[in-house]
Amino acid sequence: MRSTSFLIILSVTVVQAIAAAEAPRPLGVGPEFAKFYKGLETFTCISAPSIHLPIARLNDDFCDCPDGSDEPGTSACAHLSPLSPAFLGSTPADDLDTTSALPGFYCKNKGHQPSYVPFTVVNDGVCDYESCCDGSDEWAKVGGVKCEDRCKEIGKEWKKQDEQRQKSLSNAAKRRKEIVADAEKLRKEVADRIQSLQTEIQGGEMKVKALESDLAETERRERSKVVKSPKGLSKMGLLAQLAKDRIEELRESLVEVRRQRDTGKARMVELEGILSTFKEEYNPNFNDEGVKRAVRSWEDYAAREKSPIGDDAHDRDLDEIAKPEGETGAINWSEWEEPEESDVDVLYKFEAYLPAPVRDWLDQKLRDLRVILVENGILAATHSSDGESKELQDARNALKAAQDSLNDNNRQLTTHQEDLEKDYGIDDVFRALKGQCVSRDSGEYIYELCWLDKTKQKSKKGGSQTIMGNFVSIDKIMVDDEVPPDGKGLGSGERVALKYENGQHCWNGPNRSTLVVLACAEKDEVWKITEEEKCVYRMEVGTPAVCGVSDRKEERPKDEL
Ligand code: MAN
Repeated sequence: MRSTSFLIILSVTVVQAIAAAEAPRPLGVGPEFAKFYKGLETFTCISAPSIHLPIARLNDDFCDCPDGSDEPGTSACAHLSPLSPAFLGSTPADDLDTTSALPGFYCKNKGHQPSYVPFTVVNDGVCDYESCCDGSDEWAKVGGVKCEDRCKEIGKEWKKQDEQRQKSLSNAAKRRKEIVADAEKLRKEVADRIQSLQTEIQGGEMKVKALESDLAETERRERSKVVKSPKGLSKMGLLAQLAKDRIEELRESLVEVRRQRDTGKARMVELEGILSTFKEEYNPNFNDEGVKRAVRSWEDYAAREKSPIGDDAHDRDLDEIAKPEGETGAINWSEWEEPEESDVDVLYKFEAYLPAPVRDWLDQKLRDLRVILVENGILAATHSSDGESKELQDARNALKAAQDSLNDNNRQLTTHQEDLEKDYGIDDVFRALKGQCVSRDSGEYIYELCWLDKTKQKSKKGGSQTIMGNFVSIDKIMVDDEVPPDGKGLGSGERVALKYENGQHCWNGPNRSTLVVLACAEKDEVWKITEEEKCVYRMEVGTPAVCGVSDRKEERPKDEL
């Protein structure tokens, strides 16, 4: 519907006035679109070049062009969706029936920043100073509304704030540089460690090889030894050992029997004394038959020849026999128990007369022969009953220690190599922050974010910490938020986001998880925590780590290796 002739006249007047001052841009046209409005007599719709209009139809408050390009200074085409800022100055490829060729009404805002305001606010009777500080969007003074130009003061205030913002941004950028430098240092340390580990591993592998052949050689030598009896005793030594044990047993029995004999002997002397006294002192006049018989028996016993029980000479002999080992006269068993000289020892004695090279050659040949004989079951393998020799045990232990150290180095190498491959964000920046934590008191809880590690929650009423997620990956998400005056907000656009998942299980719910969305700030600070669904959290966090990165592509630092 056409509007009143008043508006047409007014708009033409305004167009002419503006054209006179700043030819040839009609009202509401931004510099990017000036090229489309240069014709002096006709205007061609920007997205529909077949439609030509007389100049008078520009800003006549009637939407003639399907893309609204004939009404840059009125709200006549406000029903069309505005052009995305991405297409500024070019012809939009979108649906021409519904999309405007223009991003909005252009406010010059002299003394401040020029801006586009939506066509819907043009001449709506409200001063939109926030976006159009010069009040040019209310040129028709609808309902008597007059919006004075406030750009000077608003611009001044904005400049002040902008200076603060720029200062803060430059501080943040400086801080980021430091963090990146730290990250580089850490990366270099890992790369250096990888190099030294590789060298250590090379050495370790050689050592293991050498120790393996040492062990094989020791085992071979072990196999080539002669069969020996326990403790390395010869047959004679073994016999001496048995004889010694047996004699010791007999000696101990002899000592015991002698003790018992001496006790019996003492008792017999005592009894004979009693009977002798009895015979001397009994009264024969009593005619006691029993007593008389006993006296006769005693006399018969006393008249019999006495066999000597242990005379002194015999006792001396027994003393000599019963002497324990080590005393004079006892057998010196150690003489007989000495290990027998082995055939190899004998061989060595013989070899001592040979020149060294011949001796070595002969020695090796004999050993080889012995091993062949052992391996073919012709000679018995040598395994002492005491287990392995110390030499063999040492060789085995040395090999094991070298293998353990090599395995440990290989494990460390894999860990470090994987670490270098891990995504630590643009410029590896989070490598320097990993493990550092930042917390915030919010509502009932103290929340904590530990970079690339965990997110946690602890009730202020006490109790233990709850893990709200374990770090999984670095991502990007789009956000569209207003930045509060203190600047602590995400704003709009692409933001770095850290995903933390698989935290503690939520009763009647999922395992806890947190999405940490980051925006540039001078220092690390958790701005806001929300529990979007039960046990699904979102943290908004400021950090210098992401300053100036939203428009940068992921670049991996070059591998130093
Ligand atoms: C705890 C906290 C809350 C969560 C409930 C779910 O109280 O982890 O954030 O909503 O558990 O039971």
